Amino acid sequence: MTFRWYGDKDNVAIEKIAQIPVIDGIVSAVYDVPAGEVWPEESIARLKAVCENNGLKFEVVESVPVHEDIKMGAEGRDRLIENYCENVRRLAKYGVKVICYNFMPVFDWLRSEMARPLADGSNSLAYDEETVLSLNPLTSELSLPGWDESYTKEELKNLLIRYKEIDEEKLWENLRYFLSKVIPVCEQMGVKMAIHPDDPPWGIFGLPRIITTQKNLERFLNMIPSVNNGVTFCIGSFGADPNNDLISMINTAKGRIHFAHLRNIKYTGERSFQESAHPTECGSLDMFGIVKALVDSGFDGYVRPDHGRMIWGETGKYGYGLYDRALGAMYLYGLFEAVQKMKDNK
Ligand code: DNO
Repeated sequence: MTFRWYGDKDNVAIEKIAQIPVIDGIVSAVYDVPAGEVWPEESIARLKAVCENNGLKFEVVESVPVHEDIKMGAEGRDRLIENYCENVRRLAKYGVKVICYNFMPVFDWLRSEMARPLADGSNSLAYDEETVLSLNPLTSELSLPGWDESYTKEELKNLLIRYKEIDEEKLWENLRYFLSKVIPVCEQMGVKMAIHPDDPPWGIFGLPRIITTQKNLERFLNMIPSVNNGVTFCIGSFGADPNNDLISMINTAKGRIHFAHLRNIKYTGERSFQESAHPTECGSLDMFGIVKALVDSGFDGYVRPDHGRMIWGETGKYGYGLYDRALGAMYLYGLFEAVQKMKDNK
């Protein structure tokens, strides 16, 4: 069981994370190096030391971001891919086993509301398709913890124009090219790549998105059929599309799920949802069924509770407060312990 921590600038102190009984590892990254560049070894070593000083392992990185020129297949991508490979080598040297990344053009995860109230007085992130369709990414003030906000409006505009040339097939080809260079290095270094699904799992702002459905998941796994080419099974992302049968998708990706992001969402309409507390009864996803499918498929990767609500008056990074994620971790741990023991006793 792991917990995401955004480093020294995180409102949540690592010492507090260490007091959640079931957490044994931190998921983090080097945040002060622009996408596409090589992470200094000192930064990686420091991160590892901070974790270990708190009795926590540092074996999962989320994310090593993929430069837009790689996603677009632009000239100059080879240098950027080589930098990516160098990051894999450096992280491996410091004991990192899994790298989570995504291949979503320009924007990472997207929500239309950061703090929609829930009936109990807490609040959480929400996605409403109608609102999103009415947004102009060049003028809206939306901002999410996962976004690269180093672009100026002008750069963002140019990026969006350049992406007009990239359809889903081109994006697939650029992903294949990237992985064909990175996966051999991972195989050599004992690192597993774990692609994060697109969140939400459909195109937004006219940009292509491909890690979205069971069919596409199969295509992704077959494209480079190496165990080092795996997925981050994020149920809040795949699950946002009710047509995605999560249990069947877990079976599709058997042996290739290296990291699981487990959180619940509640459907509020067509292509619309609000994030809920982790337990099954709070949302639309069958958390027990999902954990059981993972355990039955032989999953032995890393897990983390995902976005939490803001409860008990906590403020901070949306989705990444301490309290509700801690409750989520305890609940998930309980499910895993019960399901695993039931299986072992059979
Ligand atoms: C959202 C996160 C994502 C994830 C990236 C992986 O909370 O799950 O931002 O870290 O997509 O690259």
